[in-house]
Amino acid sequence: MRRIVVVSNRVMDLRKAAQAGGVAVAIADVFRTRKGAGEAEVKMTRSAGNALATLPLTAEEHSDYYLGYSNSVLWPVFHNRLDLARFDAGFYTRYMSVNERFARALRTLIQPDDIIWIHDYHLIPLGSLLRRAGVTNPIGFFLHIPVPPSQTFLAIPEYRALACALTAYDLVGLQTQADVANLIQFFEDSVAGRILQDGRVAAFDRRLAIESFPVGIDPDSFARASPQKASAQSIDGAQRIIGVDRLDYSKGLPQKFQAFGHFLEKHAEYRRNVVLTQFAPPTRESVEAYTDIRQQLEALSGKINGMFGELDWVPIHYIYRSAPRDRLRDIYRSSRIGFFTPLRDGMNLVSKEYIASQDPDDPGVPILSRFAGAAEQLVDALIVNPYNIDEMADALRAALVMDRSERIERYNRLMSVIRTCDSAAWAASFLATLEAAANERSHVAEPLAPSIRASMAKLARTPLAPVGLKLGRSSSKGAGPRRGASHHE
Ligand code: ADQ
Repeated sequence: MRRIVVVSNRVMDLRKAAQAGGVAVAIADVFRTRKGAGEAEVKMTRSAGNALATLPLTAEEHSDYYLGYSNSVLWPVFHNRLDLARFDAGFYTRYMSVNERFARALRTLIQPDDIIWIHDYHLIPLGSLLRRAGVTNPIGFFLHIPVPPSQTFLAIPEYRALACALTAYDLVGLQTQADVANLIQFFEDSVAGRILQDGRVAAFDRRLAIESFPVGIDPDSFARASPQKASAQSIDGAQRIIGVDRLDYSKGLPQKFQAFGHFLEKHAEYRRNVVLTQFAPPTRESVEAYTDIRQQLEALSGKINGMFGELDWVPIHYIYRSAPRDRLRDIYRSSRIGFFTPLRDGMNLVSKEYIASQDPDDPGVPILSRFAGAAEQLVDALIVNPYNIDEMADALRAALVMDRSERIERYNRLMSVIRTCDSAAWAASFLATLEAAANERSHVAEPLAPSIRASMAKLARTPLAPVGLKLGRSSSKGAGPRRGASHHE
């Protein structure tokens, strides 16, 4: 089996408990389910057949590459928050230099048969830097976050360099079909990219496959997990609504709290009968855009608890820490509603974990934002607009009154999607498509609009050309069908 070299900004040590963070969890699942894979190595430590290596960052690099360009430019723009992006802070130079460091470290470790799989927005330029260093192996890139509409992407000053870097990959994998459409549009608008008949995109004389591969989970690890001894506390007859997120402005937490407050106002009969438990550990605290969210949430939960709470009932349990991973399944399973309402999310694995944890005979109901990538697959969840507070409050009521047979039907359909598209299938289909794309790789042999000189040279090489080339300004039209060309170009 060929070695798979997985490169990401953060990896999870499989020997330790998981941390909150989607990419690390997704990659850990791949390594658990796929034996013999290798990881990018700088300092090699071997464990269970996999090699894990890390490249430590300096304080300046962490500040400008990670907190700066990655999380103060790319993250907000890709989540449609141009207002939070810091374009003029000069982060791009360090973003490039860290990527160059990754490329240098990796270059020495790559073997001829390796397949290279690079993850997420921190490392967009890495593929092109490896190509420049002479790496010809298959290189694929997977973006875990959403692709914004083209007009939003174009606001990034370095958009052209980013487009160019992406074309170095054999395959770019995205979470949803909507992301694929956005990226193709971006290539058209930014660098006159063209769609070829085989569906690939041509730009900068290169051809690139762009496809969607929705990230999945390992459902068995949730469905079969045995209950913990100290199981998730039951709450005196009240039904739990659960939220599990990182504390991030993209997760729509203030709107979620407002919707819950509005629900209690609108449906007084549910007071004392429900609680909202929200886990939201802080991330990226030193990024300016994150400083207000915690205060905002504390103020909102304080207000709602003050307004509706009783001596023996607190409506919102806001927990400012990670949910313990070994108890996640019990927490999800003991919650009547999973409330997942990001304003924008690449996928949202938490919603899949919630569903996989349910009791098949008495499952809870997931409520999911239409702006989470998962909504493209989980159509049997209650899908809501996270900006519409009233609609979310109504969805809470609909979930609470939903009868058991409908809950079971929805659960079965949701589980069949989650089982079919699990993390193993995600990795297998990405890697198979990457290998196929790399096999077909050829730099565009002829320019998409052949020059007169090229056309004449071609003619000279064709001794018995049945039809002569009509030379002149419109020569390319008379040259017959070009390889790979189509009306879509
Ligand atoms: P995240 O933005 O981190 O991931 P998500 O998909 O929900 O979001 O993944 C979170 C993972 O971390 C899950 O396994 C979850 O259990 C865990 N997690 C999140 N919050 C937690 C908490 N409070 N306590 C404990 N565990 C927590 C990014 C993208 C997503 C995309 C993933 C994977 O932003 O859109 O789904 O990568 O591609």
